[in-house]
Amino acid sequence: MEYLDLGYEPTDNDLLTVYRVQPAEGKKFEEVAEALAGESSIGTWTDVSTMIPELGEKLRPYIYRIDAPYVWIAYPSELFEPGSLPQLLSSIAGNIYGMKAVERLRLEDFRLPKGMVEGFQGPALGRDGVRDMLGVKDRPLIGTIVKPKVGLSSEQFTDVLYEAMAGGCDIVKDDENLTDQGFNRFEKRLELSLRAAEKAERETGERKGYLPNVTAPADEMLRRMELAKKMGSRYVMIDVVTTGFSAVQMLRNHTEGLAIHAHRAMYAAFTRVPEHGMSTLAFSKLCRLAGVDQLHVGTIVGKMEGSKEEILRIHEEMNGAVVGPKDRWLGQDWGGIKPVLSVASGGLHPFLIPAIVENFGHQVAIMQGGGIHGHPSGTRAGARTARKVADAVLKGESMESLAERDPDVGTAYEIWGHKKW
Ligand code: RUB
Ligand code: CA
Repeated sequence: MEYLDLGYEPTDNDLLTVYRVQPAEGKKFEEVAEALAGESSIGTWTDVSTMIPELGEKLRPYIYRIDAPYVWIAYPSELFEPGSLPQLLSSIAGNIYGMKAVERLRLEDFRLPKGMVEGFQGPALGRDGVRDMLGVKDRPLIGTIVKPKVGLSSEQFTDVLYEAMAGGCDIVKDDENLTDQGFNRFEKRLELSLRAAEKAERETGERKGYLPNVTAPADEMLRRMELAKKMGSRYVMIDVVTTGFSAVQMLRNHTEGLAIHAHRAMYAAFTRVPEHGMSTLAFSKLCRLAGVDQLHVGTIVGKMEGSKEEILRIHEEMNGAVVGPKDRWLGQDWGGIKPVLSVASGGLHPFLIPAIVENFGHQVAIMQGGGIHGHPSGTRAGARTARKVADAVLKGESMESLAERDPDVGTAYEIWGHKKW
């Protein structure tokens, strides 16, 4: 055993990982852990004549803990390029998934040493900067996704956006697959939506954010971001998985005051099978390092999968300055990296807001698509309902009493009052 050293104490220079390992048939756990540690760092399947002994000594990984099915590995930070998520992933979440020695393999968590954290930009504005920008302090942000997700023209889209903002939404976003299609061109939508947002601002006296989805091949995405900047947008939105971490880091380099809203469409392709891929926690930590300002983290009570235990841990890692270790989770000292605003979305309706606030506190953006546009009296009434419910929840009023005294809420209560996923 080359890398196994259960007496090893990780140093301040080490990057730590914890993997869940299911060895292939006939393989021993320790043997697979060795292969894993080697392939993710300096090793290959056999000894090579080109290995310089001092290098092996200086850059070797340490398997410092085993508690099957989990294995903990420490890597010296010199193995990693400062500030590069692609290089980090090619090491600790790269070739290893394809090794015949593993049946299943999951990166459960990682922890960067302080020196490495500082190589990443993190959010430009972050949770608190976004709140300052919108002037919303002590309540959840309320938002919506224009629905139907694709198909509306730029004009039809903008009408829905305006109604939602006039009714009380702070932020309104494109859906993840609405970009620049023939029926709704990006540039026209951007221009009309920003104008409509300004109108809603004048009428409500509140600040509003439109989140234009700039997702595209990287060079085009940058062009769309520059357009958004030029037209005075507060935000851009990006699908972080389908565009890739390199694209997210590129966008972050050019924000100049814009906030980045991160949608995670496709994340479940590698998080969903519990024994394989990467945990949603690890994925979310990568997003904070990359520098998104707000990120979808799950809802616990909505339509998308995700355990309460993990989602609350993600919320903690998005908000914390120093997050301590807990069970199989490693925690992180985030140094100067700003917190990210958690976004709860997916199958939400107004009467799930009490559960969201109970789980997340007020430090969250609650985004409802169907739960706003599905209101029997239309989008504006749906948005009013969401705001009224959020205010009532913070004051401790019950949904039954609010539904009784408020017609907007009452109408919604009749159809969704008892809807659970
Ligand atoms: C929600 C929606 C978002 C989902 C994605 O619409 O369009 O894309 O939040 O899921 P609706 P997640 O409110 O109509 O369900 O936030 O879990 O990534
Ligand atoms: Ca969506």
